Amino acid sequence: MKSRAAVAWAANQPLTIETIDIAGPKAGEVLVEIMATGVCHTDAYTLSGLDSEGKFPAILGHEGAGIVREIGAGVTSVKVGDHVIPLYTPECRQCKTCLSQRSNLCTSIRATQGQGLMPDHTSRFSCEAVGARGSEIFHYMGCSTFSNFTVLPEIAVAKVRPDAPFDKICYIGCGVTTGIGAVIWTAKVRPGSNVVVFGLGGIGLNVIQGARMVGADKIIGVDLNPSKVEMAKKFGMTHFVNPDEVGRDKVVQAIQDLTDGGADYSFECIGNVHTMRQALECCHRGWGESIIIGVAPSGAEIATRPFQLVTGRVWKGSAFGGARGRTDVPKIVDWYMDGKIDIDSLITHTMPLDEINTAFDLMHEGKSIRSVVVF
Ligand code: NAD
Ligand code: AHE
Ligand code: ZN
Repeated sequence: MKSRAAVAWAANQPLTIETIDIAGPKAGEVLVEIMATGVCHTDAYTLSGLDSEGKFPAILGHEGAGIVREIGAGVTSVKVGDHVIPLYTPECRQCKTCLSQRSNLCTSIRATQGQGLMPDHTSRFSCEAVGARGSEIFHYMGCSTFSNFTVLPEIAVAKVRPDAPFDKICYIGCGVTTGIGAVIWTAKVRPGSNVVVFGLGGIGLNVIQGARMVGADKIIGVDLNPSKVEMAKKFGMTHFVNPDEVGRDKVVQAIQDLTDGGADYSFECIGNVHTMRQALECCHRGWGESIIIGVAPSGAEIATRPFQLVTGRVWKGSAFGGARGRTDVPKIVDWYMDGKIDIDSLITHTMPLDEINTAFDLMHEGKSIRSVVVF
């Protein structure tokens, strides 16, 4: 069948809207009509050419919501008409990692996903417009939600309630779950803790929302862009540190001063190895834990004095908030529908697919929190 899609032909080039060909679902796969998709900073990161797994041409996008339109042989967990959120972190419930219950990093299809392919090592996408460049187009993060129709393994979709609005719950496909999940599942933040959030964007504001939910005491935001302050306060930020005001080399001291010696937890939601170091070193001696969420460019490395760890600070990472997608994502949709979390305020822009490049421009200009493309 045909589908409209925004195609990334090469690094640092605007996406172009094409009519692509999409092959039907094979055994264990489903065809999903994407109704809405968010644009996450990770899409921009891969488009920038700095992702070691970035492949072109590709259909980017990993923050979607839609409806199952066709199922392949042997699919049992979803049926045609079900509303679903694609999962870039699937949940097979059979691999060593899923069975361990110690991590959400399901390994069953991770290798082919990183190659831009379906589990059988082929792509379902092609486009005549490719011409001399060949007709195959790569998948992205196993999702490719910048296409109106996409194919996913059934283990990579979370079935959600049918009354939830696609143009809001698509954000649960990445940003909401990543931010709130990092607080409750990865860090397990205790009530009364002092929390620091580096980067007040689409992820960091959800960390703030999660920190308020679990009863954090001080919630300190760090960002270079003061226009983020108003939204961050609305979500629970109690103090703001602008590195350009306190001095970029004095951020750690400023946080130690605000927290009587250091944060109980910090979250890096930027993807910058210098702020990752600050996020670790602003933690309290003896117990402070720093969670890396931001994705740094290929080849970048983090550094600190080992003494920082010897004296009890802990460095951790979090992918998709530690959420087990098929189990946890439907619960987060319920939290939204029950009014326990706010998603609407964070979706600052909504646009049709034709205007998807504007979503990237707004992000780079620091003018949006989340842009959502509605098909
Ligand atoms: P965003 O662009 O919405 O927000 C980034 C924020 O960081 C902006 O407010 C910006 O002003 C601020 N910032 C940039 N440089 C800064 C600096 N040096 N000091 C202080 N603030 C600075 O991005 P987002 O969508 O929130 O994504 C944030 C990061 O999280 C990205 O690296 C993204 O790839 C990553 N991410 C990781 C996961 C995961 O599962 N680990 C999931 C989603 C996103
Ligand atoms: N291909 C990248 C990996 C980037 C990365 O760490 N991705 C996060 C999700 S970001 C969503 O916006 C993740 O889940 N990582 C775990 C995994 O298995 O990829 C690179 O840098 O090579
Ligand atoms: Zn994302």
